Amino acid sequence: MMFTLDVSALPDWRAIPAPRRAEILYRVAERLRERQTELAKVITDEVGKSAEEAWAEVQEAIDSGYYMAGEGRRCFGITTPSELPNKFAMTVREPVGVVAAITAWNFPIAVPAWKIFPALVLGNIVAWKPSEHAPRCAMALREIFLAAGLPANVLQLFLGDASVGRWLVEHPAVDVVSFTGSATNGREVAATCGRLGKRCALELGGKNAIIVWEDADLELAVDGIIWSAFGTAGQRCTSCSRVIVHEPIREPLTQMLIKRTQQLSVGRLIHPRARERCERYVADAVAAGARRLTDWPVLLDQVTPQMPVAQEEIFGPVCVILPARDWEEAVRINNDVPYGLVSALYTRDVNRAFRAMRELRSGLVYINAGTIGSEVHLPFGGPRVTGNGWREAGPAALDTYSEWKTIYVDFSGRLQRAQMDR
Ligand code: UN1
Repeated sequence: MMFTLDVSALPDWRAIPAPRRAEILYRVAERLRERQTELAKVITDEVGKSAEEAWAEVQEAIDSGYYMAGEGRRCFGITTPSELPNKFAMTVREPVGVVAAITAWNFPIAVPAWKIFPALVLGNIVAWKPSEHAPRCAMALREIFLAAGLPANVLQLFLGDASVGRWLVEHPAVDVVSFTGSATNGREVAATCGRLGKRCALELGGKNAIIVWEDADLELAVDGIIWSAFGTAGQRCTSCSRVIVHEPIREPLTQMLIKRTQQLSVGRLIHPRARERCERYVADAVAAGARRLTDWPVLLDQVTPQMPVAQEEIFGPVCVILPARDWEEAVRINNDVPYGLVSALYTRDVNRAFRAMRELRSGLVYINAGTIGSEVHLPFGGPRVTGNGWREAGPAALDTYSEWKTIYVDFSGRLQRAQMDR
């Protein structure tokens, strides 16, 4: 491998007080704000996002920067009484060391920001392997970190394909791997990390659903479905690819969705193969009895919940409509997929809303909103194939990039035996 990972910056970086490291993050966020439109243009050119969505993506990175800069003056641990007299107990967060961040092309600025900001504020150094489809975004972001005063080699960039990612994951200096991408690749990363005893945080996508109940505001639900299913051309891990509709409103909701979908034109997908992949799922579903309701983007009905089109992450503007006769069936369909990232419910019934919050098994639940639109100060991720227990964003992200150190100070001046001397 022609790359070298230089970890010599770690001791100095971790020795800087967190509030001072955070000042650099703050300056990065400021620079991102100054260059928001310019960076958005790089995103649009490179991955095809609309100007508005690309701008919003940079906003998400800015928000992460400010939020994690604030963490520089928190990074709270716990201070708690000891069970013994004249003994003090507390915890501090320490950096883990070298973080490998491996990121996808669909959020080439925001998702790296989710990983890099918390890793840096906690005193880690970062080796970043961005998607091979978005090298210019990566270079632009790295340059902003440098211009904001980040010392050399605290953030190192490794451009290339999956083999570069593999090399990083296996690199003996790497302590933590934070990976966003496909379930297949994620599982491979996890296997390697398992073998090498490394921490590994995975974010592997979703098969997200919106449930629409008979008492819902249908116009609102349609707005949420269209935006969630076809915004970003369905290429978000949070995209809605299943609409679970309560039987009494199946017909009107379907008609409304067809009408709105036909009025849309979605942007290009990341590459022609992505479109072919979508069409293959649709053709297989149609061959198995599904009905294609729209040309492109694609709505399907007469789909059964177990068809691949209703189970697997497609990553494109393909959405199926699944009827449910009662609440139990809706919950069952929602939960019975390998992934567990986002679920949403439209209803005007507060009791049903609270049942949904409890019963829908996913890391994120929205009530009367679609599946996309997470905010940076709350945890992001989910159970089952979606992840492996870690979370991005919010205070939970700190756990991925730090080790707890528990400190006891005995100032009694004598031997005190825990659990024995009472
Ligand atoms: C992703 O698709 O990888 O909620 C992340 C959302 C965004 C994050 C998407 N805030 O859609």
